[in-house]
Amino acid sequence: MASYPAATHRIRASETSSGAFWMVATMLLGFTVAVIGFFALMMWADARESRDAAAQPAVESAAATGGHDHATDQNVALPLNSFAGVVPANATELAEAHKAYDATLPPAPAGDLAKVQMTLKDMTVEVAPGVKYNTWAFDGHGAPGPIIHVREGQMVEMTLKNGGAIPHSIDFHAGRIAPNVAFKDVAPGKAIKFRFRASDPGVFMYHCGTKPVLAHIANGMYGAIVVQPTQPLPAVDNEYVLVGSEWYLNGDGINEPASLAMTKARTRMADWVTFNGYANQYVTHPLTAKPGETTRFWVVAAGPTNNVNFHVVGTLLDRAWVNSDLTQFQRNVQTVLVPAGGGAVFDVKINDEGLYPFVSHAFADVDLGQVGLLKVGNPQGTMSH
Ligand SMILES: [Cu+2]
Repeated sequence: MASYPAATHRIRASETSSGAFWMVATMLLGFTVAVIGFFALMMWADARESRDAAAQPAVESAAATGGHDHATDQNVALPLNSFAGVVPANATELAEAHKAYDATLPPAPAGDLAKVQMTLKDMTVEVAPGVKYNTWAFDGHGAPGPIIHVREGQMVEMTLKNGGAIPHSIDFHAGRIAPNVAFKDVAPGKAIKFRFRASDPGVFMYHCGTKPVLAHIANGMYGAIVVQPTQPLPAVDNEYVLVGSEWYLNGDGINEPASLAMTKARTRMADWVTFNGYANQYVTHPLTAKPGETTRFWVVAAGPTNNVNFHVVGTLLDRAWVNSDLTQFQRNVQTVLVPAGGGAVFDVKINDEGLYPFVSHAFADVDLGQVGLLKVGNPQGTMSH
């Protein structure tokens, strides 16, 4: 019995203190939520940091040789060192000695299956006369990678071997394929093989899609794939492939090779802008046509950021397949935008002998090397553009 009242009392006591209990419990709960929230925030920040750290080696290795600039620099305050247009004294001889990237469209393979094999390689190339740059190159080409030419409907079988020092990948704008399967990172020493049907005709960019993509494209990891339509385009006499791109240097590249200046890439401060990877190479080594011939340009703007405002001085673009839509073309237009990551096809028929510059009509880019010549016939003299 004695316990009963006591028990009753205890019950009563706990009943009477339940208000205070819940108040304390609520406070504790609030405190616990705050503590958990705090730790969740810390873990998120940590994860973010380690993700950023994971993305860094690629860029740091790019900057390792030059050392002036690297991707971890968050300070983008100007001025940055510009090496725009800086060449050695013997630049003219060097430009003449340079072997120009062959812009000629190669033939497409016969049959249903087009096998493409590339090995990635870190290599130093020239991007302007006497200006050396450390690229991450597709198939030992420097930049751009090899021109791929297939036919609409063909199966493309891509084999990519990574002979470089860090993970890379290959992303085809011409493909309709799950990128997480086909375009995934390939570790150094490893390879990937995948297939896609070239169901859409046109000219398309391919590039490395490994993060940070800005760094991988800026280091030369891009190229063009031409998918020839089943319904043929009008016959032409000459076909050239031009890939526009720009370079961001952490040094002048003259005494020692330059590497990527990531801060300049982010702030769009190009040192050199090129067709097929080398400034002004088709000024010194012009593309050619005979008077009265029609020349086709398959143009890709690889960027990483710049567009190409394609224009041929001294004529109009007789046919312009804008955005690489081969179902229709515009006639007799002056300048057509090829956006970064896009492509377009242009035909020009030139009757009069002469030197006809092709440019990106954003003239800052011409100043930095994005100009070439179409030499029609055998004209005398030179062109100053
Ligand atoms: Cu890459």
